[in-house]
Amino acid sequence: MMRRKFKHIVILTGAGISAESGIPTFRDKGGLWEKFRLEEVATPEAFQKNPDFVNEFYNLRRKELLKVRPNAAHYALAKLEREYPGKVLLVTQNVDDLHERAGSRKIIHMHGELLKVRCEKCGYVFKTHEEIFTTTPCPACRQKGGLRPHVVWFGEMPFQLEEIWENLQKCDLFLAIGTSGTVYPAAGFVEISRQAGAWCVELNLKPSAMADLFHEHHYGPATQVVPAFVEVLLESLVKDKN
Ligand code: BV8
Repeated sequence: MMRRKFKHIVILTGAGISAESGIPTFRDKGGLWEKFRLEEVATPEAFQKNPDFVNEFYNLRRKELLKVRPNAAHYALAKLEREYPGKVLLVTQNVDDLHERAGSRKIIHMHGELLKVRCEKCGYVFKTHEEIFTTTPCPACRQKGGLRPHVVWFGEMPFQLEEIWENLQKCDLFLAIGTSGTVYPAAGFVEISRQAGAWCVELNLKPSAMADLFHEHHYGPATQVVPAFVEVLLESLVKDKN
């Protein structure tokens, strides 16, 4: 690993960082897209066509999320944000709240959040652990039929892209953790950082579709490779001091 004191770290996480907490990924064996067709549950057209089926898909995942806990990889990233003197921004494609529960603070949920619901009629966004149905009234405008998961479906614009792109162009270390590098625009983030001169590291179970664009790779389960990498980063600070 390039041993230097990085000033601005951007971390991108995907479903792989939550796998060992018991949340199924999308494209691995037994993943979500084996059981549900993406076109039937993760597009605006699917929701128009069959809102209750799509709500059921998210109600199920919301219920599952309440039973699982953050793992050592989530805690390691929270420790890095606490102890690293430089700027650390965590951009996650995940809609779970495991980074928050592990203590991370500076988080951008670019694909939204499973524990939030949005009313299409009045725009109100609110947190809930409950199931939602087309018959559930919006707590703000009281209208029915407008509630949807506050997540970004295929064909929809991810959240806070300007802020993400700004950070990618300024960072000097870019980490991609637990993502297959198959969903855009997230899959293209490494290219932006690399062009901006950042040192790019991939931490994953196996090489992602973008593996060749990274300078450094550590493969293995996130609960092993992420804490180990964070320790090396924090140790390099101590060495600098001596
Ligand atoms: C956009 C929703 C315009 C919430 C998600 C044709 C038509 C329409 C669009 C497109 C098109 N072609 C391309 C596109 C763009 C499209 C896209 O990329 N499609 C793909 C399928 C080709 N993207 C979009 O539509 C996006 N919007 O483009 O808007 C635009 C244009 C330009 C600039 C800006 C905007 C919106 C994409 C968001 C879709 N919503 N989720 C939900 O239900 O969760 S995507 C979904 O996939 C999740 O968010 C997930 O995070 C994401 C990526 O998947 P991964 O996280 O990488 O998970 P995956 O299972 O794939 O991989 C897991 C990895 O972990 C593997 O590598 C595995 O090895 C590893 N792993 C497993 N276990 C472990 C592990 N690693 C470590 N330890 C372990 N234990």
